[in-house]
Amino acid sequence: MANHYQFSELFHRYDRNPILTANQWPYPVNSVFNAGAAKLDGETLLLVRAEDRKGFSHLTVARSRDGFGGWVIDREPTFPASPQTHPEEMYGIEDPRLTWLEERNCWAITYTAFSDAGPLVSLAWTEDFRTFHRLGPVMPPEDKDAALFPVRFQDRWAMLHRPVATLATTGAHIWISFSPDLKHWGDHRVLLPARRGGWWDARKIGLSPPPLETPEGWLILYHGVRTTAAGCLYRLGLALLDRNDPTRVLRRSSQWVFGPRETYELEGDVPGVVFPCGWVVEDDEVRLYYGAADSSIALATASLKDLLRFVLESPPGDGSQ
Ligand code: M1P
Repeated sequence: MANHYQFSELFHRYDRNPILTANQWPYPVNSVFNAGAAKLDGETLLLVRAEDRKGFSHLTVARSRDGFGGWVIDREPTFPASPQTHPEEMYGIEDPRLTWLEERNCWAITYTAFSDAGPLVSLAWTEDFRTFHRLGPVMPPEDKDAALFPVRFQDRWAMLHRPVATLATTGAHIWISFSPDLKHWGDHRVLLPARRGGWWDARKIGLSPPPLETPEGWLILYHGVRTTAAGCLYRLGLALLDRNDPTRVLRRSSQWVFGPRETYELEGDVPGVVFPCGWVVEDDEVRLYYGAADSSIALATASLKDLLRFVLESPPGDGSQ
């Protein structure tokens, strides 16, 4: 008999999780997590955040034919921090999100550069994930969890990101900003506010993977951070933006749709964290690559149709009412 007290889960964990750990790395690292994802030349490519034993991170490519196993990992850091040429990267680079820009025929990489003044958003581009070109910082500290939309809106590029100015008083929200050239950004506004009070996503939220274009609008997966007596809990919720005007939030889920549950998510450098930076879609299957407990990379799949059905049944608006 069906148990009506159980939630029906949208995301299903791969039974061989975690898919990538520090033990598999071709050179010594403390942990691997929070990877951007792309489909490239018929393969799934992850741009993995790897943390060394100084506590600094760099990015390394892992490739797989089927996106599940058989990962081939670059023998050395693919995209290391470059503090000599880019001082804002002095404490490393973290949490990449990848967006294919058809118009420019390249992948845009938004990532956190850990500067002496705090974490900020930097942008780089690549055609092949072997050679990288930095555009440099595009948002001052503190700001992170950024990703580009793959297309322009009325001639302007758009980026989602998460500045932190007044966490103690008003919270940390997801913002949207616009640019004519990817370098100069403005017209900043709050898009998705952190909720208040007792909500699972009160006070601090951030974008997870880049926005996903669907016939219904831009599908957004974001993390909400709850501070508990035992530490922080990172869980994921869904939202939907208007396809032509991404400043319009059509829907936002009330409940989280994925959260830490398995041992590899509950034990590690930062317990209680699921943190996706990338997803790829194969037919109706969404493959979500997420950092687990800031220690390994895991995979969960969902039906795109189910995600859309769920978000379309969610309350209208940005959740602030
Ligand atoms: O430790 C959990 C995560 O904490 C930060 O995320 P955010 O600032 O969005 O809360 C980041 O350092 C992230 O890398 C880390 O996984």
